[in-house]
Amino acid sequence: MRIVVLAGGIGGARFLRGLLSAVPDAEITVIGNTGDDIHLFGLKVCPDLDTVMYTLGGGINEDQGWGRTDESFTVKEELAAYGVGPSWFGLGDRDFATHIVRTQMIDAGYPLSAVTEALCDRWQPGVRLLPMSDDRVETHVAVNDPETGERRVIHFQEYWVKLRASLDAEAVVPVGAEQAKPAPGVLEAIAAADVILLPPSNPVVSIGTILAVPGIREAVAQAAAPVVGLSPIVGGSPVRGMADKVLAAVGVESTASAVALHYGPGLLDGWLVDTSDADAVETVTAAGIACRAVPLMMTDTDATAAMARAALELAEQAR
Ligand code: GDP
Ligand code: FO1
Ligand code: CA
Repeated sequence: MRIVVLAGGIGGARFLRGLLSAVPDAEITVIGNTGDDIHLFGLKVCPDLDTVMYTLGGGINEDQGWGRTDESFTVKEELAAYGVGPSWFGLGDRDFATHIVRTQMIDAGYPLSAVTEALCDRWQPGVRLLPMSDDRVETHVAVNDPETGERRVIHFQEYWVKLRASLDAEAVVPVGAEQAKPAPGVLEAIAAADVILLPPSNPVVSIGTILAVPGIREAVAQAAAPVVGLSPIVGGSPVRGMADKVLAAVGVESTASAVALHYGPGLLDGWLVDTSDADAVETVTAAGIACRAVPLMMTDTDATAAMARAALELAEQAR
């Protein structure tokens, strides 16, 4: 079975771990979000690709959900001693090595997709991990500065990590997406898929950004394979993170049904909501999207594998 998954960072990676456990023999292609990417200290950092790679490769810091396990921060401390920041972004020593290798290869002329493949040679994530695009895309967020009262546009990481999404997001802009091309293999994988899954990733800054690359949304919508998503909103709130802030920026309520309708019946064939959101089933079904309520908390790999199986069953029914 060929499965394509459009994934962000923590939510996408944890879902993939369950999916791999549920269907170990499946051929899984992950199309990863690169809108979170940031250039720091002359290095290219790809948080969502790395989160997927480290999680599936056994190198993730499980408590945090991002960054390396058994990490130290000597380089960051030494940079700070020179007065060189940003201090708010936690790049660890082990993680630095990944960004050095990536940047070196990019400077030598390799596209990000080839670099990601090379990094995955070490981590053996058990999936084919493709960046959504080899072209640079950077998500920016417009906020109203409370001190000056003026609108400012900042990098997504500054909004998320430095400000902890404490200001309302007035707009979310995937800068560069309109000019970006899908990375080699992305459209081919979508066209050849038996099933396409949208994990419980952030619908705006993870999956929304991937779909903003011209050609990807169209390919998913026109694919022969059924498209099934899992709600990242449980009981009216994002389980972790601040998805509600960026959903508000695009005028979408933080409910399981509103996110389904945001993707729409043109994209989705099926949608899973949590059992606590069972009342959403009627609304989503009425919109022309097959919908079921099942437990959607990724508490451990078994619970997540059950979610993956439910998604594949719904895909089978929606086919
Ligand atoms: P990020 O890039 O690290 O923010 O990760 P993703 O975009 O892949 O996923 C983040 C989203 O996952 C969050 O906004 C949450 O809504 C969702 N999420 C996290 N844990 C769970 C869970 O256990 N169940 C469900 N249904 N959603 C979750
Ligand atoms: N998230 C944080 O909340 N604080 C950090 O200091 C931080 C550092 C960091 C370094 C490398 C990396 O791969 C991810 C990192 N993240 C951090 C997560 C990052 O913000 C991601 O973009 C998340 O996926 C949020 O969407
Ligand atoms: Ca992310």
